Amino acid sequence: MLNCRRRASIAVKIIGEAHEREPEAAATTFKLNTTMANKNANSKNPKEITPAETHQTVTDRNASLTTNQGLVISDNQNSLKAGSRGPLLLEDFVLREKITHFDHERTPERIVHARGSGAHGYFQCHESCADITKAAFLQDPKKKTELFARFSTVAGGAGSIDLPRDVRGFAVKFYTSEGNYDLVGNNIPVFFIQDGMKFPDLVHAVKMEPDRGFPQAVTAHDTFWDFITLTPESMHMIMWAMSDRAIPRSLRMIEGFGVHTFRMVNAKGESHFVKFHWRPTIGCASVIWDEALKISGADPDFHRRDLWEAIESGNFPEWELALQVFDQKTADALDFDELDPTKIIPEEDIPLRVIGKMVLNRNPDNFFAETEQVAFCPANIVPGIEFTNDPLLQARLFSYLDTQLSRLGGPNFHQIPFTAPRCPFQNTQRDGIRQMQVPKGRVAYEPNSLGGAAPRENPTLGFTSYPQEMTEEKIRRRSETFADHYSQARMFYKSMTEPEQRHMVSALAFELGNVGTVAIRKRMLGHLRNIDSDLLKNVETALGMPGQADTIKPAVAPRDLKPSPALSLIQKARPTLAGRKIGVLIADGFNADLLTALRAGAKKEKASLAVIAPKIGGATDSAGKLEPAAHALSGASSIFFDAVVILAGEKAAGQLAKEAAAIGWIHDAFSHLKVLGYNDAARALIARAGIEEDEGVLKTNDKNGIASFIKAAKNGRLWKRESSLRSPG
Ligand code: HDE
Repeated sequence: MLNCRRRASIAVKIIGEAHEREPEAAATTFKLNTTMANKNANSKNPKEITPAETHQTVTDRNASLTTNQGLVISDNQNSLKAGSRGPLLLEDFVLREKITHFDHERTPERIVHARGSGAHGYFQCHESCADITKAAFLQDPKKKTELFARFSTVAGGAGSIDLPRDVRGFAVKFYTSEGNYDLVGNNIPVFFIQDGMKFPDLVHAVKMEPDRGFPQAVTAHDTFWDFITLTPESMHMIMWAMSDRAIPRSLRMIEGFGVHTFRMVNAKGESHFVKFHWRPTIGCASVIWDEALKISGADPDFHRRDLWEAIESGNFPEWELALQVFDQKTADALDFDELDPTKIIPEEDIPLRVIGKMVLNRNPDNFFAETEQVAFCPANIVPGIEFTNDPLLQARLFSYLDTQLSRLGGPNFHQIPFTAPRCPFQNTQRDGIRQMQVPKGRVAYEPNSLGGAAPRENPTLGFTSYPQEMTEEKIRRRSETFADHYSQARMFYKSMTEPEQRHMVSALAFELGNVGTVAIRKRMLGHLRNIDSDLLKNVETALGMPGQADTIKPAVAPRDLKPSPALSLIQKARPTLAGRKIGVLIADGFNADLLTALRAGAKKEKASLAVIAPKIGGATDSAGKLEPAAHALSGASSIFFDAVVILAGEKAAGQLAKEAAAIGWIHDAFSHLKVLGYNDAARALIARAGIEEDEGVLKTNDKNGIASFIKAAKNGRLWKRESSLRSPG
């Protein structure tokens, strides 16, 4: 393979007429000749097309295109034929090799979490964690550990949208000096089921219905809700999935959780339980459901693009890693089982200990080779971090390696770059499909006396499991300590602010509204009755199904737990514009000083700013100077921005007031509760969009106006606007 430096130094010549012209003219000639080639191909008496007329060619062997056998290719445009209009010859090994590779250039996508976006980065701890773990990468605050993170949706296929209502996967592979440590979590701290035995059922229920092959990436259909309503343990998770957490504004603004309780062991052999939390340093944010629907159409790659662009522009996403640490005694005193993955421990009860930071600072060079081929596995642990007996976690320990054997084609997939450890690895495993290494020597067994320096076991450094005592009977049974399915679901709902509760009601009404089987809707209403009577009433009203809830007898009567304000995204939000995007719609005659002031304001707050104009060519300011646009109005609806401003001259504003796209742009921003600034000349436009001015609609006629806009925009959405705009349902 050519390395980049060498490739850069190679001048590709366009020969024929083209090389005698200026670069632009050369490109035109190239196109003209291509057209000619097509015409000639159809004509009865074709003019012979020689490579020189159309092709980019080189004379240097090192810069030459070759087959996979290293043979230099002379013509990459035409297959070998019996005459220029004749049939193809089977002996064309160049064509066959190229097409054969192409035919096999997909590997099976992940059965769940197929759609993902990844990035490289590093982890650094703030302090030594030696008191709780001997994991080498958690000892020294000076040490940076390289990592790869992959975020994903769960239900949709690899080509599906970024913004369905769904859980987000949050998987991190730490390339530590002791081997790979994979923290394979989600952005929701609980899960639908308590036992891995139910995972295939859950996934089959949420995926496209098998007879019809739809809906894609959507929970709003009968089979999902059929399974859920027959699985009461999913109720807590359902509350989270119906909350704003399931429609994040950006992957840079999601929390991550290890979900299960894990075990940490220090050098003295002392054990603690831990729960893992990732916290984005720029805070969490979500979109509004109507926005999610529109974004899914306007930019299915919304999250992937956002992550990529942030990293490309040097706005590196960051998360703090925090732990809830507790001992066996505390675990025994909890009012639920620490092994139950449908439960959380409120932060108010066991506070988070922030131990370090992850920074994502490099995009992949190749999506397939890195993001697609990387393989995570919860069983990849290092000394000092261990599993517990959570039955869901235990099943995962088997599943990931197993699925990867077929997804990545056999037992040597651990050699794939970015899945392979960065520390040395060696053993007596040999051969197998896709072996990429050449292990040396005659010894592939152990013990041996012929191997000399062959690798041996190491009782000092080697991994040993925490010697937890086990004296249980062999049995298929769910522990009674897992039986309370409603108390934490209620706690979650009660911990939400009023707008968040309203969104949950709307989400449930939307989802159940798309369920055709009435009996399933009634069953879900029955569960809601066990969760919260107000929630039931509001969803019943939104569905137009009052009094139709089934009676569902809970295994354990739900209790009222203390609400946990830390669960609410709105309560936790701090004023900031960091990492957010301001959209400025300019039109001819706009005041350039105001745009400059906005740019400075955005920069100071670490926000980005995008200029949108009616046409992609840009707009002229009041002095007649052309301001280029990043987007045309038709390609950058206000759904892509966190706050918006309109700056327009009188005449252009009048014209825009007749444009549905401009009116829609403003109307959407308003109805999505965004802070909106406008200059006086744009008033007619604002009026046409039917906007009732409130504290989130601000005049940006001068620098003070811009400053007020920035201040208001830092508070995010204006939640109090919402109740006057839409009722749940
Ligand atoms: Fe997974 N999960 N999962 N899962 N999971 C996979 O592994 C599985 C669960 C999670 O970016 C698969 O390589 C079982 C919980 C993430 O590549 C598969 C059970 C949590 C990713 C699999 C669970 C997760 C996966 C599919 C129940 C949050 C994507 C492809 C016992 C803590 C990782 C693959 C990436 C992927 C199995 C439940 C997170 C099939 C059997 C709980 C983030 O092996």
